[in-house]
Amino acid sequence: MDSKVRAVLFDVDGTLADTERDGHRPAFNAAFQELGLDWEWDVDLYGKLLEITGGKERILHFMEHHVPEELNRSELGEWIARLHKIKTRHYVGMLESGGIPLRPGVARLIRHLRDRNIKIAIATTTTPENVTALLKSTLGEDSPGWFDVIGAGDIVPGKKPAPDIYHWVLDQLKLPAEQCIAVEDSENGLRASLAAGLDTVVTVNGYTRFQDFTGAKLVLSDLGEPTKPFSVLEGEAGVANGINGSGWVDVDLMLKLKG
Ligand code: XBP
Ligand code: MG
Repeated sequence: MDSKVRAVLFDVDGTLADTERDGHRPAFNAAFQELGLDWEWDVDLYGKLLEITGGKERILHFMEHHVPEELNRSELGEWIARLHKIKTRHYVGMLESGGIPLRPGVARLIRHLRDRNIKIAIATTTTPENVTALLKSTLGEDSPGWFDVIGAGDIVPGKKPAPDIYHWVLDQLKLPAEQCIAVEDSENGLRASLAAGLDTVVTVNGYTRFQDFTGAKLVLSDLGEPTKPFSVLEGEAGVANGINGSGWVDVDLMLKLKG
């Protein structure tokens, strides 16, 4: 084991799997329908709503801007929490039926890091149940136990782009940021990881491709597989370290990023 990279901290939504457009979004819509609301989040609107991380926070933001007359419900916070619980049930159901696969290179990298005795952790704003359901449905029943730390949801006061969840996970790992690497997919996520002092690899998706990734070590199409390499989209570190072609993310590449 090389002390330069002791742990890799993974974001979940958009990073481990493409969960937003065809996972969370229809789950929100199903919850709205179940409560008799005529709200419908289409693909474009949802892309804009993703600026707000966290499902409950996203619902409140939508209400403030699109249906402000609904804000005078009594016990609004509890009502949103109930609506969000319904959304989580729909989303977890989708995962349990095997509806959402991991992105290219994710399973390979997780297994590779375990083989090399490098710690793995999760740092996400999503609800904890969503994380375990995704891991179990894609990597197997015991896979949540592979992670040294799972930091998710409301355990910290500030969701991304606040660095709180990364600070919390680093505290639990008892490791300094300098010995870790974060993997993210979005500008909000990158702002959070950078503010916690983490070198960050970004793998983009349809919603995040044109966001601002200033400060990322490397911006890639995906984590890559030997049979289907990534393409490098941005990142001076990539060019400086000879990663300007294509390949797949592994420990050797992460060590190159650490310089
Ligand atoms: C992900 C999110 C999450 C999901 C929904 O952000 O913002 O809110 O969209 O999950 P990141 P919940 O990938 O930056 O962590 O509805 O469970 O909050
Ligand atoms: Mg994300």
